[in-house]
Amino acid sequence: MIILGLNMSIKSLNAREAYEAILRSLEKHHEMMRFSLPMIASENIPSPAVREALASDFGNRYAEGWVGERLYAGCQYIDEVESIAIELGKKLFHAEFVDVRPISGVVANLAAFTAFTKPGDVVFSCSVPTGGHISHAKKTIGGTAGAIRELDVYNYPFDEKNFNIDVDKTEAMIKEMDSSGKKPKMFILGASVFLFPHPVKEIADLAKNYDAKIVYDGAHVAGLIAGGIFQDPLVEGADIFTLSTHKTLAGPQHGAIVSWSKYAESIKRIVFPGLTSNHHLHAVAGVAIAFAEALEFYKDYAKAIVTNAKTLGQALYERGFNVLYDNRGFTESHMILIDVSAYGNGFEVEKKLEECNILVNRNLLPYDKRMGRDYRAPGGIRIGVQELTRLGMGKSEMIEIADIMKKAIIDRTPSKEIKEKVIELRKSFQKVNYCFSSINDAYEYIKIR
Ligand code: DSN
Repeated sequence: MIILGLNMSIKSLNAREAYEAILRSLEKHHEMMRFSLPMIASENIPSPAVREALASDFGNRYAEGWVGERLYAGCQYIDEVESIAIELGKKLFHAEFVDVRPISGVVANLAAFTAFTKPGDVVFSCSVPTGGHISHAKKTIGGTAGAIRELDVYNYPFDEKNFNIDVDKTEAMIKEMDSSGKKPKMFILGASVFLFPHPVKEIADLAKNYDAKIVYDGAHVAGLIAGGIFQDPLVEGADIFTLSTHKTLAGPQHGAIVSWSKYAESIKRIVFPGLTSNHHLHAVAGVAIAFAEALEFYKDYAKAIVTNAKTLGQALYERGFNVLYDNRGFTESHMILIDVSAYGNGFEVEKKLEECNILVNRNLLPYDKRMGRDYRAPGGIRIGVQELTRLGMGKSEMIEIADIMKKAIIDRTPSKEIKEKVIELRKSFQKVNYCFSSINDAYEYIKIR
């Protein structure tokens, strides 16, 4: 690999050159982000306060165990911060129990799977083309549930017209499986393409017949749930709500579990010592700050995100894009899904947009498999507006972005021309909104060396 701009092979770098190259790449990345349209639905920009926490000495310490029961000295302030995170999390999600130690959403999911199942148990989840996360997936595709926890994963029958789980067909499938001696032990809800609330209550009613548990993976929509604009999974019947803390909830990259007191002791033991040793204490501090921001600002932020997503969906649709689910107002979340097969495939469109400083990701569509397409070159792209909204963009910017994307993809305007428009648009949106303090610019590169 050649280092961009240096024309030097990575293999030929000595230690000093490598050190300088690393720091240069970091700064360049920040510069790129300042003038891009970041629309990858699983990302966000944390506040300067969260970034301060991430750079703190918490990140160099150990605090194995639960608050107040650590196996290391020097944890007084770490305990204070983790206790605050837990209490804020309980308030934010109306929960009895919160564990902020899982270091990612996948670890939080694996903890939930471990709490409620044994290897070989039958579980249900959405397939990847219908939005399911890879951690919910079968052994044959290497998913955490199938390949790591060794669960027998079945996919929900899916209503493609409404982009949701088909509850009636699921019920029929379970009854048929039951008659051959297979009973479900767990239902995984939530997804990575998560346009509309899942039928938590209906699936929880089915689950009761089998004493099966409900795991709701709310990683994508956690900020919307915090803002009160998306379904409240625990109230609707989930046993555990797992999340990552950096998508619509704009904290650091980390995980958390939100649940009921009755599961607390078993979850605590699974998370430590089962699935973590140390739990990345700088990230826990960042999560605590993100929870505080969410309590104070997310009622407005979540509303603005969903309004922007619907506006962008409508504007792209009116300009000729095949934005899916116009029959349902495109989305009730932060993201929209577009079939771009008329312009090549999702990979080609992702790359063309990247040349224009527009960052989206290719995505499988529910019907891609039937069309002979796979994840490398699927038929769709997924677009999230949570980061643009945090930068302060609103309806008029969504319409401007739809115009820019039309020029890039439908009119095939040269990328250089589009990139200039993107840079111009981004100039006025350099601060993080919906947070307590934003003196530094959103993507400012802060040197402490
Ligand atoms: N794979 C991530 C996403 O982009 O949705 C979630 O972990």
